[in-house]
Amino acid sequence: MADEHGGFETVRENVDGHPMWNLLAYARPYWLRLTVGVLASFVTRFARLMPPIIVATAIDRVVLGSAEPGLLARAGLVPSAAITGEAARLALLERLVVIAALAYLVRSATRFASRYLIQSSAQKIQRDLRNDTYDHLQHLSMGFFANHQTGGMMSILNSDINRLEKFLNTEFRQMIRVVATVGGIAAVLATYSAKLALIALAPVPLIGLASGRFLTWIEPRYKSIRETVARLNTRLENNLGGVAVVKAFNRHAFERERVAAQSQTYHDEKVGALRVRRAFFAALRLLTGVVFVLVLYVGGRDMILGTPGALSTGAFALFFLYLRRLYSPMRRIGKSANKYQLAKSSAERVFGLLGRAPSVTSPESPYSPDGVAGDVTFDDVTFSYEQAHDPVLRGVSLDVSAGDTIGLAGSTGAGKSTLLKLIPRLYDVDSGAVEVDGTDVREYDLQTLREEIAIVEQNPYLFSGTVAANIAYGDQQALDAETGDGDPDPEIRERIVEAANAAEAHEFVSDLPEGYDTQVGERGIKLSGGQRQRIAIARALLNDPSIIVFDEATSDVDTETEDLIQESLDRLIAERTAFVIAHRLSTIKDADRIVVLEEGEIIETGTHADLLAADGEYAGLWDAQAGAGDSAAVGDD
Ligand code: DUT
Ligand code: MG
Repeated sequence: MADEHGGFETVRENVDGHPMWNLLAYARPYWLRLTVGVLASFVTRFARLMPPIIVATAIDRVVLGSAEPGLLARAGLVPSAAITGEAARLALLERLVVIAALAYLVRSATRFASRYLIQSSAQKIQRDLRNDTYDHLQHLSMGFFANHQTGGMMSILNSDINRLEKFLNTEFRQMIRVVATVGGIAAVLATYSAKLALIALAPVPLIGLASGRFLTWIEPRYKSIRETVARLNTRLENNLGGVAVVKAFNRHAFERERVAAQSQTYHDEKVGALRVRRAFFAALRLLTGVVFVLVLYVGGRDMILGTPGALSTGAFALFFLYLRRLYSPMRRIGKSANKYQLAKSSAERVFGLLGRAPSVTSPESPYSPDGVAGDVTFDDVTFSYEQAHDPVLRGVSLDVSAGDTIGLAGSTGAGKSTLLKLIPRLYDVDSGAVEVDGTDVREYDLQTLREEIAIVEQNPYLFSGTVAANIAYGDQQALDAETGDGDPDPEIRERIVEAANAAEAHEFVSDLPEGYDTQVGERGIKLSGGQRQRIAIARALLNDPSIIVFDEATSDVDTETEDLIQESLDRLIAERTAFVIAHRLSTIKDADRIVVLEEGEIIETGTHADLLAADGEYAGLWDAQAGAGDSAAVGDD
C-alpha cells in the first residue's frame, strides 16, 4: 500500500519463515570459520575461570597449608598429597604460576582467534546480504518504487544490514559468553558447596524469566521506533531533495513543524522505552546485591560454626570472585535479548524485502531473439497503477509497423507516458497484450526486450558522474570503459562523441570546463533542462535500439534549443520504430500517424492532415497552440 511514510510497514509480511533462520542461512557458507570461532570462544571463557581457582588453591594450600587437595588436584594438575614444609609449598606455588601463565596464554590466543573468525564472518555476511538486497531491489517492479520511498530503502540497505552485522559480531559472542560462563561457574561452585552454589545461581532462571517478560514488552516498541526512524529519514530526505521548492514557496516553518513533530514522536517513543529498560537493569542489580549478602552470611556463618561442608578460606574468596563474573553476563542477557529483538526487527525488514517477489520477470523459457524488427501492437490494453483505482488506460489498441513514427498527443494525465512504459515492461498490463514483432512482451527474455527499446524520459535522469559516463550508460561496453580505472578507450570516446554530435550535444559539451569529463552533479543539476534532454538523446542513440520512445519535456525550452532537439530527434527516430509524445504538436506533425489519447482511451488517429480535416480534438489543440505561438507553423501545412 502506498502511504506517505515510505511504505515499509507491510514489508515484513513477505518474510519466508523465521527472520533469524533466514539470517543463519547467510552464515552457512562460512560455517567452518564460524564453528572454529565458536569453539575458540568457549575455550577463552573456560580459561578465564582458571585464575580464581588458582587463587583459592594458593590461599588454602600454599598460604594456610590446608590438607584438603581441592579442585586442581582432583583435575590432576597439582599433586593431591598433603603439602608440608617450605620447599613443597614453594614447589606448589611454582606449579600454580605455570598453570596461570598457560591459562593466560591460551586465553589470549583463543580470544584473538574467536574474535577474528566471528567478526570476519559477520563482515562477509553483511557484504553478501547487502549485495543480494540491492540486487533484489533493482529487480522489483516500478510499482514498488512508486510506493516505497527512497529513505526507507536506504535505511534497510544501511542501518538494518549494519545492525545485523553488529548483532552477529557482538551479541552472538555475548550469548556464548553467557552459556559458557554461567555453565562453567555453576559446575565449579557446585564442587565446593552445593548449598551455596544453589543460592548463587537461584536468580539465574529468575533473570531469564524477567528478561523474557521484558522482551515481550519492549519488542513492539522497538518495532515502532524503527519505523519512526524510517519515517523521519524519509521526511528529511524528501525535504533536503526538495530544498529549492521549500525555499521558493517559503515553507521553512511548515517543514520545520513537520520535522519537529516526527522528532518529537521519536523522542517520546525512545524515552518511554528507555525508562522501562533502565528500571529493568536497576532491578537486576538489586538482585545481585541480595545474592551477595546471602552468600556472605550463610557461607561465613557455616565457616564460623564449622558446619560440615563449610567452605575453605580460599573457596569463600572464590565464591565472591565468581559472583561478580556471574552477574555481568547475566545483566548482559537483558541487553542481548534487547539487541536480539532489534536484530530480528531488522531481519524482518531485510528478508521481507528479499521475499518480495518481483512482479515483472522473464518467463520460464523466455523468447530471446538476436534482434527485433520493431513492430509494436497494443491489443485491447487496460492498465491501472493500483488495483483499486480506475484504469489509466482502457481498451487501447494500436498497430505500429517497424520503422514508423507515431506521435502521441493528449492532455496532461491522459496516459501517454504510461502507455509507452508498457513496451519495455516497466509495468505489465491488467488485460489485453503488448506485442513486439507479434510476440507478447511477457514472453520475451526481459533483458533482450529492454535492450531493443530506449526511452528518453520526460525528465531525464542523469547520474552523478561525468558527461561521458552518462552517455555511455546506453551501452554496457562503453559504460565499463568510462567508469573503469585508467584512461577511457579512445575508440569508445569516439562513439560517445559521435552520439553526442547526433544529439546536438557536442557543441555545448565541448564548451563545458572539462568537456566530456565534466561532472554533471547530482541528478545532472549542473546542466540545463534542454542540455539534460540532449544528453539523454545521446545516451539512447548509443544504445542503438530498434524501438525508441521520446517523451517530450513539458517545460518550455527556448526556440533555439527546441530546434536543436528537433534535429537530434529526427536523427534519433530515423530507421527505427519511434513513439514521440509531444506537448508542442509541431514536434509530431510529420509523424506517420498521430494518436490522440484522452483519459486513457484513443479518441483519434490519423496523419496531421487527416486530423486537421476531421476537425476534432487534435485540430482544436493545434489551433490553440498555433494561435498562442508561432502562427507561421500553421502556414507550413
Ligand atoms: N500515474 C500514477 N502512477 C504513476 C504515474 C502516473 O498513478 O506512477 C497516474 C497519473 C495520471 C495517469 O496515471 O492520472 C496518467 O499518467 P501519465 O504519466 O501516463 O500521463 P501523461 O499523459 O504522460 O501526462 P503528461 O502529459 O503530463 O506527461
Ligand atoms: Mg507524460
